Amino acid sequence: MPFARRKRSWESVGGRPTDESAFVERRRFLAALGLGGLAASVTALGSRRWLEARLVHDVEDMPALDAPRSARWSDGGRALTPAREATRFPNFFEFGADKRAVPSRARDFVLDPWSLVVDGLVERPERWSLERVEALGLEERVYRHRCVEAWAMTVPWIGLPLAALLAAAAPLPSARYVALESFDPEAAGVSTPGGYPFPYREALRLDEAAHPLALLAVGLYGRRLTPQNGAPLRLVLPWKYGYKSAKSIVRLTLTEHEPSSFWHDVSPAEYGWLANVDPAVPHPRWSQSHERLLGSDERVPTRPFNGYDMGSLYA
Ligand SMILES: Nc1nc2c(c(=O)[nH]1)N[C@H]1C(S)=C(S)[C@@H](COP(=O)(O)O)O[C@H]1N2
Ligand SMILES: [Mo]
Repeated sequence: MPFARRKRSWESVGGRPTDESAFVERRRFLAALGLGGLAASVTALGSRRWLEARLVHDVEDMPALDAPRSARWSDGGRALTPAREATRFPNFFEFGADKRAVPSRARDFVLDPWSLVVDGLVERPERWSLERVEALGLEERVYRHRCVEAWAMTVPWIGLPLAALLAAAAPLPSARYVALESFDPEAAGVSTPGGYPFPYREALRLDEAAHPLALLAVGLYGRRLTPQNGAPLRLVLPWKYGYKSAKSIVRLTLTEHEPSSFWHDVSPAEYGWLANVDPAVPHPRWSQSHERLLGSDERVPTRPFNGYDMGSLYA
């Protein structure tokens, strides 16, 4: 569908447009130099600032991806988080517990070939290519994100409703849950922190998964997802704590019984299975009443369901 390319408010942030071939070329060049995992020693050389930009992919390093703005969710109700902030401190435990180190550790991570297996209690179990998933129809939506660690951001995602993929798969009447699985780090050669039940898994009730807010994202800030933000495809569930939004998903399985959830399995008293944002229920180690906006010193009150109207979903 053709549409006019509008200049977006966040396009001034970081502004160095590169096209896809430049992106690929730069990766080859850096791979040839063997710079993939050298962030630490580079710091020791004292040229950190110069090299940092080359050791991390920010959105402007990614191929452009354009999609029409959603009529319904084009405004997150807050100032957009600068793109650089949204890409530099990602939780992505497969690449370690230190958020600041994740972007450089994930820099050369590409799931290629990638496919999404949709199976379990569906009429049409299938292996989907990214192209076919995207053909279901991409749009841009600005969502607020609330991490359980009490920080928040507002991000323009590009993606499609999870409901569209579910409809194509046609859940059987016995299906009650959707289980989502991230890539297998061991098979991908990623060495993870010990003692965690990887691959990362998340799960939703089928009615939650079919809610129009539930998004499968392939891009952010007008670009393809950076590796650290969950390329090539991730979940975005703005009314839930961020840990429900599994990254780099490779499998979606419809089930009858409640599937496991990574952080809930690790520590059920600290991380609920439903994980709806709720300022009234503190985490055992901190209050959830307020949140810090990434890229600013501002602290704002947290709202139930992160301020989204979930109607009768939890009535
Ligand atoms: N596979 C995987 N997905 C994940 C995580 C993770 O560690 N592994 N962390 C979650 C948490 S806690 C948050 S806050 C968000 C962060 O996503 P971001 O890249 O948009 O900041 O990803 C979520 N999805
Ligand atoms: Mo999080």
